Amino acid sequence: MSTVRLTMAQALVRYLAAQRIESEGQEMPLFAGVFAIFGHGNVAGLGEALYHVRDALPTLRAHNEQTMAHAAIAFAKAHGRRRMMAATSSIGPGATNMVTAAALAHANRLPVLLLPGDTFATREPDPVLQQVEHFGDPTITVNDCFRPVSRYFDRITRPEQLLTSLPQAIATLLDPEHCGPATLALPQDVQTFAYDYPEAFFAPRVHRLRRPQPDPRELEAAIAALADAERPLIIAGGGVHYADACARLADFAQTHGVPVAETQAGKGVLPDVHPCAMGAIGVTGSEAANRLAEQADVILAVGTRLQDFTTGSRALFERDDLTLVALNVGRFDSLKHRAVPLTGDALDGLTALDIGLAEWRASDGWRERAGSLKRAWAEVVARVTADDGRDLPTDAQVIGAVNRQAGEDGTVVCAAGGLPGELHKLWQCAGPGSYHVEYGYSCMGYEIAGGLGVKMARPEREVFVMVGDGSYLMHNSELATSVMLGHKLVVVVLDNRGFGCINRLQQATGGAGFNNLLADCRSVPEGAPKTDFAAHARALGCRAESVRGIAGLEQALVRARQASGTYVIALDTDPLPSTEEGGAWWDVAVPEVSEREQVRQAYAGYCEAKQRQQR
Ligand SMILES: Cc1ncc(C[n+]2csc(CCOP(=O)(O)OP(=O)(O)O)c2C)c(N)n1
Ligand SMILES: [Mg+2]
Repeated sequence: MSTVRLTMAQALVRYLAAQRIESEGQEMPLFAGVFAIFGHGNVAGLGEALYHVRDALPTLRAHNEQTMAHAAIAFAKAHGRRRMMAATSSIGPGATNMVTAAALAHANRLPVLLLPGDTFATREPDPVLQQVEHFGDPTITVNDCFRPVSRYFDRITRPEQLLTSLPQAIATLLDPEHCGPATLALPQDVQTFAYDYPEAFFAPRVHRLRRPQPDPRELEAAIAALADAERPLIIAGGGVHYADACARLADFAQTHGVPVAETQAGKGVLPDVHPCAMGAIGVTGSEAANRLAEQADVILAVGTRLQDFTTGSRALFERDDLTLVALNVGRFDSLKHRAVPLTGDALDGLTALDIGLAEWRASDGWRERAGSLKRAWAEVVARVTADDGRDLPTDAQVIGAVNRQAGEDGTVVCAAGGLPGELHKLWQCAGPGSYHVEYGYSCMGYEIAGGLGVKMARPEREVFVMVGDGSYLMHNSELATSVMLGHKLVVVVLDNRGFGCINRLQQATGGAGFNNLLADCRSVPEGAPKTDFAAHARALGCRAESVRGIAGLEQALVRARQASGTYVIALDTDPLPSTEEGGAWWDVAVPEVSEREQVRQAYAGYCEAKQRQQR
């Protein structure tokens, strides 16, 4: 057996560079690159190794470990989990900065390879800088924080462990069911230790995504459940995108006359103009989708985790007389909510259902009802997103302006605040690829970094990041990375001077306006200063301007489209309104006792709403 003597870090990057993927009929590197912030713990070992493979596996310098990992995750999501990136940090704070990103990838079932540096395996120089020292267990380091938020975790304490661990990590990243973050903690001394690795380990390897086939008996039961349906509804989740099943689902819906509602991750499966597209479902859903969900006799959930925003906290459609069929690549998800499970790939599962259901169609009355609900909802969207000339526009009006400018080739990116709910309800998708909202973890600060990852994955698209003042202030430094790398973003900052959506939630649960809007926060007597977001963005190298009202925004968006680099537009918005139409109940626990009358009233309403929740 021929071998090659390499350090553990050299072997690691060589292996990563040799992994390839077949996607869209083409073969390409599985890893597009490695985001890296060096420090002690990765600069000498992994840094030296990355230098030597920098053409095959580019290293990209970012500004914050959490957000560079967000960019890597967004890249993978925009590639439908077929391509991905790694992110490496120093030990200690660099590593723990990535824990939030790991959780985000875990919740959203998205692949990212995390390579945090770790303290010395030999422990010879202990305690080293940034080592927290666990008194009772010297095997614990801060990287153990990654365990509950990683789908695969290992600490490589000997160089030869890579031979067995790396293939498992890659398999996890590519597994449609278990997809999520893989973390390999890399003690800094072990990164530098040499070993005689078999040459064969580094042979180029072409991966193809597995498509687990549905079990024939499960399929039979699912077909039987659907064949009796007169009032069916499909709920499409992110899994439809990841299985590349959007076109198949559109055909299935059309053939069988089934209206389709979309979750946050599923939004864009159908273009909004598709006759079966009913828009968003659930707490942030359209009137059309939610009324159908209430009245459906069978719901076919495809590729969705059925989280509380989708099910209206289990009060929207989980009636005793409803049959839920769950087509999902993961048993964990297909078994939820007492569904009739159909565990398997969404594309092949839909094909099998289509064949099995033959001439079956939803009733004429149900299809007509869906059509009229769709038309009525389109009128609502047009009304609430239209400019009425006010000085402080609503989020909905800003969404309308950006949506008009985004056209066919735009992608909107968002994650937290009031915007994701409004976008889910109101954004009109041109089709798959036009909507990228991270709402599994809804992590403030994902927006700009996520936009960067989307642009890296889809350079041909114009990427529109919509971000609140709160999220912008939490994480904005990857704007500088977008400028440095030449990955253009159009960023619209909606400055409502505070955490608008949490202020609304606080009021809805009977709370006093407190510690959310800047005006309600402890501050110097003259109040919190107004942030000049445009000046801030200019300081990071962007082109930027502040505008007033929707008319000003529309003109700025035209300039932003024409610009060659990242362009930031800031405008003041109204923190109070959100779209009343559509929506469903969301379970947010209200205090059982309080001195405030408003809380007592909210609690009474809460108890009443709880009655409708299925246990
Ligand atoms: C990292 C993180 N911290 C806290 C929260 C809870 N949270 C959700 S939205 C929000 C406020 C967001 O403010 P902003 O970006 O200005 O959006 P707005 O609510 O004003 O639309 C907060 C604090 C979160 N989702 N993520
Ligand atoms: Mg805000």
